Amino acid sequence: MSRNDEVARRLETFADLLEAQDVSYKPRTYRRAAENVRDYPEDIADLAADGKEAVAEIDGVGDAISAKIVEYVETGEIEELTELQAEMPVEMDALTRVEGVGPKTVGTLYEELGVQTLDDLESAARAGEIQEVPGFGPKTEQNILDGIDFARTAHERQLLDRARPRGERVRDALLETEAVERCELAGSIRRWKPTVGDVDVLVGSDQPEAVIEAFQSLDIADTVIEAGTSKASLRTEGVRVDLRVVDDEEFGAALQYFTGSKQHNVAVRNRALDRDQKVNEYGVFDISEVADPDSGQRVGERVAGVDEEGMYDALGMEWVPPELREDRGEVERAAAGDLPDLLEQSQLRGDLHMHSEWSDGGNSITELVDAAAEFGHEYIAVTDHASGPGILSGVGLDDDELYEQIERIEAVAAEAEIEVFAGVEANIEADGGISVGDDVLEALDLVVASPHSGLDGEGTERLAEAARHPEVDVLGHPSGRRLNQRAGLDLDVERLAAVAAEHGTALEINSTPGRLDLPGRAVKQALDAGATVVIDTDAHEPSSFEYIRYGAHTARRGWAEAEDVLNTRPAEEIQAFVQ
Ligand code: DGT
Ligand code: CA
Ligand code: CA
Ligand code: ZN
Repeated sequence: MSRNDEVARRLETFADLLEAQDVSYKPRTYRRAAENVRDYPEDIADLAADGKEAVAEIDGVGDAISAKIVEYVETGEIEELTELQAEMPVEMDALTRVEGVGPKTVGTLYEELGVQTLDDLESAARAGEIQEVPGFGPKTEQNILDGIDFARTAHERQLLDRARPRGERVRDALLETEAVERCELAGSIRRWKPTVGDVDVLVGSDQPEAVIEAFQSLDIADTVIEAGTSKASLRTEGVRVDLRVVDDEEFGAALQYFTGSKQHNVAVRNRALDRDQKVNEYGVFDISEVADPDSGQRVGERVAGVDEEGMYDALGMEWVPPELREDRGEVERAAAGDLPDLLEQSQLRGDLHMHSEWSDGGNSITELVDAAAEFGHEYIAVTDHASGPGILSGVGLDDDELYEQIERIEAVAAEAEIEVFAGVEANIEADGGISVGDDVLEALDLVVASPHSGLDGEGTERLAEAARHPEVDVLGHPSGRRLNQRAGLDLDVERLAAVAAEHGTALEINSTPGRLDLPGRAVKQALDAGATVVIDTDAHEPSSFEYIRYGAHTARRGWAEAEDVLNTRPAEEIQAFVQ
């Protein structure tokens, strides 16, 4: 996205929120300004460098808007917009994708029913609450219901925490079906990609019609999109699920093929050809004595295909965990019998990033500690937001409040059955500085430092500077990306990781499904450069502790072994690391 686009997007959000608050006239001014900014032939950032008078030269951009544009270019933020968003914390883009729902409707439904997300909208409509709102009726409510699924899938890939549980429900239901011999998730969801286009499910059976029939009548199927003799697709709560039924004898070959990635499969196929073998969705075939190996799907003697292990084995390879199948060197390593001994989720002992009601979390420190013990953690760090750039005023703690909180955490820790560290999530300023006084940082057990403002452009030196800070232990969600929303900072991960390794700072894999930051590819680069990673949830309530599974699989996508991950270590070793 160019800078002009980015500024225009902000102005449009501004317009939407004003409209949602029923402000008249102004929204139109903002939209018009947005349009002209988008079409402006040069980089708006250069213009902003000359001051707001220069920006106001753009058609339709007056003094008020030009000041906001300059503010955005300089600080990466428009304070008034941040405040508006806090007053009305709704997923505007998602909600307005529902046909017939505009910003004004969003505003009304938020004020009247507290609707913030598509899920909220759907439950309100199903409960018949929308037709009770003045100005709405049963017909509008039905239209909203009809439009929700489409809005969900219109152009976004689904986050893993939406897709994965729904895929697993389909798989588990099919496994209960008589005609199903074997059933597994395939495609990107089996590789634990952070977002998925659709959920692929594979069944091995000699009664495909019965399986298709059972699939169509699953009670979680909202819509059957299509159904054939060995393939079918349905939608469940906005997630598309593709089913393929294959002969159980060929299940392993089909599973290998349909798990992908395409690039991995190409690399595997090339290896096979070098060995006078052919690999496809039906098996591995020996074609050393075949005149024309291209003449058919099942040519030569079939040497594998019943199960996946046998497929890789026939190709002279170790079985490759799905998370690694991205053509990042796994084929050669598997052929050499030298794949990493990947981290298992069960090896994680604690969680070093979470929020209590002291900042923007929903629970007391005691509640977090009890829930973490219940979850099975041996230790946690409570890391509420410090005040600073990117944190709404009133949410972050200032130095005095942090001192007060340390005392409180220590009091809870003294009674707790698990180890509780007094932490903070400090903000990384534009120059790499940390938003908390050094004496407070020193008094804390653990310091997570994260970027919360200025989240685009090059960020390597800014984060490296934070990693060099002697009191910083973890760089939280380093890129600041938001899946489907914001690409985040450009990072030279290798360089950042080298600095982090030198200064004993861990890089976070933030398990929040909308982040998964660092992502797998970056994790691999970081580990290759010698850094340590830590898998945190950034939970704002205990139900989010379970997000750790997404972080663990992201670590596996980055080839992480247990020893690479800080929170596989016992509490005493965490203490040693942060000292
Ligand atoms: P997605 O759904 O966009 O998140 O990504 P995938 O990887 O699940 O892709 P999808 O659903 O189109 O296909 C599932 C798998 O099937 C894919 O990972 C590899 C395999 N596959 C599909 N089409 C081809 C193809 O043309 N060539 C090869 N080699 N494999 C394919
Ligand atoms: Ca897929
Ligand atoms: Ca598919
Ligand atoms: Zn956080």
